[in-house]
Amino acid sequence: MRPTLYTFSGAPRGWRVLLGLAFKGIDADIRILSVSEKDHQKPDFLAMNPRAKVPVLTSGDIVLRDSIAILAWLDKAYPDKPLFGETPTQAATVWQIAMECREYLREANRQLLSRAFFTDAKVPDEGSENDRTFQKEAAFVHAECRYLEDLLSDDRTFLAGEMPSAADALAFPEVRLLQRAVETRAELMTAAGFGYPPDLYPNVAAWKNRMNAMPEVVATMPPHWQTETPIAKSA
Ligand SMILES: N[C@@H](CCC(=O)N[C@@H](CS)C(=O)NCC(=O)O)C(=O)O
Repeated sequence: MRPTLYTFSGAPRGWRVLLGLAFKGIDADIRILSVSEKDHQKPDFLAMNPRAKVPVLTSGDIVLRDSIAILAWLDKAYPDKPLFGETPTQAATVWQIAMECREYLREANRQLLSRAFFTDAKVPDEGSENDRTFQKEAAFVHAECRYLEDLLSDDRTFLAGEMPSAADALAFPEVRLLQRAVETRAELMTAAGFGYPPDLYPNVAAWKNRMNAMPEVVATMPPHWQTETPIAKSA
């Protein structure tokens, strides 16, 4: 049964599932819901997820409403190209990185990227309360980038080894969204220490470029990015 995925364009948790599907080569119907039309708050969607959140994945009678549960289900339902490793050590490595990305990188990005994408993205006045909060947000994201940088320092191809895994599915949307913020909110991101050249973290940049070069990954890019022109040039 071909699965159906409901998500928003650019939603990081939905993007995790798009990447899981892509890594495993699974064909799915992708339904992009409209945030502005509040599609996720309409009765049909609430019947699948009363929490009104994406992603939701359906397959036959199965309705799944959590990005990581969906990745775990995909791995059992489609065992080829495992997302969570094959050996106990690989599984633990993938889960640990994935959970750390979910817990820390997502939270760090949520704060900084909300400011970048959902406010006027003005650089706060130096020394203001808002500036202090902003500097803390930026430091949190830098700490998580350093964590990824260290992980990748032994020249591994993907975050948990030589094959793309759930760890890459969780981390890539976050790093790619940071790149997008640098491209479209250059002044704010420069003030956050992420200005040009954005590749402060060379191992992360090389991994991101390897991912960006995979056609199946390119196919997961948020559709609305094609119609929105970045203000700054892409690195
Ligand atoms: N635990 C859920 C969280 C899902 C979640 O927070 N999704 C966000 C998009 S990334 C959402 O639907 N937000 C809509 C809203 O809060 O109104 C998962 O990982 O799937």
